[in-house]
Amino acid sequence: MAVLVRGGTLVTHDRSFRGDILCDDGLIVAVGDGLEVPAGADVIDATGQYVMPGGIDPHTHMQLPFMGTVACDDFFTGTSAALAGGTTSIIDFVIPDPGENLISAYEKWRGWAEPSAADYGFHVAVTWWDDSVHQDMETLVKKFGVNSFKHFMAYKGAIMAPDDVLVPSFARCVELGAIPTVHAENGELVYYLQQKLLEMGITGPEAHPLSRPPGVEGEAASRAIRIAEAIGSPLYLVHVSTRDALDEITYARSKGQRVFGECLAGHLLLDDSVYQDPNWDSAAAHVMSPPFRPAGHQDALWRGLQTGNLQTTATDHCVFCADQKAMGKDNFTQIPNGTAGVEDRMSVMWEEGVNQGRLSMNEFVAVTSTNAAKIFNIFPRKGSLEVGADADIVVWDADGKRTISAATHHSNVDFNIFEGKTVTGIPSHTIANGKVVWRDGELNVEAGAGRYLERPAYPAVYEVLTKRAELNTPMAVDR
Ligand code: URQ
Ligand code: ZN
Ligand code: ZN
Repeated sequence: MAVLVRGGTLVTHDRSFRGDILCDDGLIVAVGDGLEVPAGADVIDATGQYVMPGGIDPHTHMQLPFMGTVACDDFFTGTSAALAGGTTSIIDFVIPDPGENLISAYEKWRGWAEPSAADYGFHVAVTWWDDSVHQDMETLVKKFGVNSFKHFMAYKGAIMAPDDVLVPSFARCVELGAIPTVHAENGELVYYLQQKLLEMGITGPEAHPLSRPPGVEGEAASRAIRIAEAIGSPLYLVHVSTRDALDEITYARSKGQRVFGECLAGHLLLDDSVYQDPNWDSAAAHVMSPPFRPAGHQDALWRGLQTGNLQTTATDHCVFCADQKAMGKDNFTQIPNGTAGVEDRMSVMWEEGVNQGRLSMNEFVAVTSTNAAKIFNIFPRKGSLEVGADADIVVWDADGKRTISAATHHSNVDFNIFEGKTVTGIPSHTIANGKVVWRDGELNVEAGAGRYLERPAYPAVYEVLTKRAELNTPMAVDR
């Protein structure tokens, strides 16, 4: 069935204009003023509302097996929550155990994602290294449309990638036209500080931020950026949470290095006072890594978005209920790390970004959708309102209000880090792959309707990068 969105103001990353959008067979087929209404079309009156590309969340972990348990949103419940909040695509993660074959891990995750209600892609984590990993990365790029490989510099003893994994893996990314991404925390330092805190008898969630001070992120960010610089690869830093890491990114970008940064809605709003809550469950519910930071870092991250030194927003939606968090009741290092956000990101970013005058509407679209599509090479299929693009659209009621609560959110998790926050600016309709899946507060989703997103490598960028690397070589400079 055709869907005509009529009478709205279209807002993309680079312009705003009045227009109608006609969707058919999953695609945007016409954009213009006064479009004809096809017979039998579903007509959405968007008068007085904004019409934007559906959100893209480049960082989620649905049903992640982690720290002895499994995240309690699966791909159906997690993507349903995303659609209710105006996000129409996610990029999740395949995280092989060290020693686990990358291809079989990928196939396992593909099976888990089958019930997704929204389109999804996968970053694949490189958690170990040998010739098979070197080979499997090529298969993932060329056969399965993976163009980004994740490296956890934290989580010693589990999935941490030391430098002897980062270096060959970044180099392999250059050969394949893929982008390396990092969770930048120095895992050795975290482990050392965790043991010191436990020895001091500090076992509660208040110890979590003490074991991961801002410098632990700053060091890892700097190290990953320098490795990428030496190897000539681009780099994407996930969940940048500190001024320390942002300063490293800003400096690298000022030298022309191809470095990108992501920040989380949670890190833009919350600070580390959440860990001082006398209620253990509430403090533990906020345990995620990197932790929420001392006041001041949040403003730095907003400036990062405003200056273009941070390009995307995400949620790192990785949810554990209270009984799961309680696994760390006597030892904070055993509290499963992760918080929610996939349903709330768009409204939180509109409220704190656009309503508070920090971002224009066009910048909102850039940081919630288009930039992620460009960086991960799915633009303009995603992140645009162009004819021929996927019909992933959010109709935005800028006057609509919602009070965020675990009592009403669509995630399975029993806690919401934005609990009680009233936001002005909510999706009245979400259209995914040309189907109206959210309409005035009602979900109409279908398990399995989401499609796997192949994301092509970008050799073209590498030709530029390689050329630049040659130009910057000492011999070139001497010449
Ligand atoms: O580190 C991550 O991104 C995963 C394991 C989710 N957990 C978290 O605390 N961020
Ligand atoms: Zn992470
Ligand atoms: Zn994550």
